[in-house]
Amino acid sequence: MMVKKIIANSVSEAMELVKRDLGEEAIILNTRHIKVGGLFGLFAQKKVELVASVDEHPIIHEKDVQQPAPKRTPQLKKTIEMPVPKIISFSSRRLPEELGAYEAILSEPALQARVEQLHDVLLSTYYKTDDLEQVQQAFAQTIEHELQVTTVTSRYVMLTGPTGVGKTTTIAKLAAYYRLTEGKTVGLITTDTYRISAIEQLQTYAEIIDVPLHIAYDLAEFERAKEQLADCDIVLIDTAGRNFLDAGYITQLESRHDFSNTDVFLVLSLTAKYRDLEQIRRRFEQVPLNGFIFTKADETTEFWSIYGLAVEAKLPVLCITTGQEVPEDITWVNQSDMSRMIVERGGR
Ligand SMILES: Nc1nc2c(ncn2[C@@H]2O[C@H](COP(=O)(O)OP(=O)(O)OP(=O)(O)O)[C@@H](O)[C@H]2O)c(=O)[nH]1
Ligand SMILES: [Mg+2]
Repeated sequence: MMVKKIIANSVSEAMELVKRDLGEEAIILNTRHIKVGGLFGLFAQKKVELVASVDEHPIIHEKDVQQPAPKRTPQLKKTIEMPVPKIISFSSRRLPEELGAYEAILSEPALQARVEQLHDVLLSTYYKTDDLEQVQQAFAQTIEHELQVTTVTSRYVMLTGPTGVGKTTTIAKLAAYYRLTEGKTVGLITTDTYRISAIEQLQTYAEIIDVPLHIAYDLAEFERAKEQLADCDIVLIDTAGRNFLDAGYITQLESRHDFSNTDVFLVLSLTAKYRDLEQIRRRFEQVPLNGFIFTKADETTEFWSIYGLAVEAKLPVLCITTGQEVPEDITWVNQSDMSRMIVERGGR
């Protein structure tokens, strides 16, 4: 491995020099803000010192076998060979000591799709401003850029998602919100008829909130229920997640229900691991999803998954739920609140 130290006026200039001298495969081992020249501490120039390395014996991929080996430029030969510092692991992304807290953050699974961009934002803001608050702000803004929020625009609102995430509880919160806060006429339909207790649970909420509930044991009953709720401004539909993993059920449902007049939300619990959430999202991809509802925010301190899923699925968030209490434990978020919440809680 060859290591080279570069001093430049800015990170971007230093990066360019690294690319020119060591090539695209170079790895940044360390960066630091230094002062050069000056007299008695005055008039010194602010510079960036960057230590980069490149593997002298890169792995040769099959597709590269026919290619002649690249010639080293005379400049590269002049490079001073230095022992590699022990703390550096080959794949790690180094940040200045003051940004040490971000190194753990950048290893979050939910950030991997954008890790290079986030790393660059941290470094360039730090060297431009020297101010950790501004670094955090720039980081939050980059996160915010990927987040979207949405509102319900269709007459039908269908909640789907895995077992136990809080679909029914959230339906009750939404019913209360649309009826009591927005003054709309609300109807409920449940197609989750696998468990008696699930029906009873929604029945209890429907009685308290004073909205009609129809139980649909099959698609014919589902159509009848919709007819009976034809006067409602908004019809909230509770489902059994398992139905939506069955392609046959979705095809049947699509033949008897107009999804162009329906907002479908995937309900996911923030207590689950990011990789599991991403896998669940992929399993629900065959459903025409309009966005996410995230639940159980009160039971976790880390919200990186919201960002990771926004990047992967490019879907907006309707709301986030924050407890078991109906109707109060629901939060309507905007992008900047959400990004602040993700960055501040995740940085703890
Ligand atoms: N802490 C916390 N618990 C919640 C939240 N939302 C729902 N729950 C709880 O999660 C449990 C499951 O909620 P349900 O609404 O029955 O979940 P579901 O997705 O309808 O479950 P199934 O119908 O069995 O698939 C209940 O104990 C709820 O009180 C939340 O935001 N925070
Ligand atoms: Mg339920």
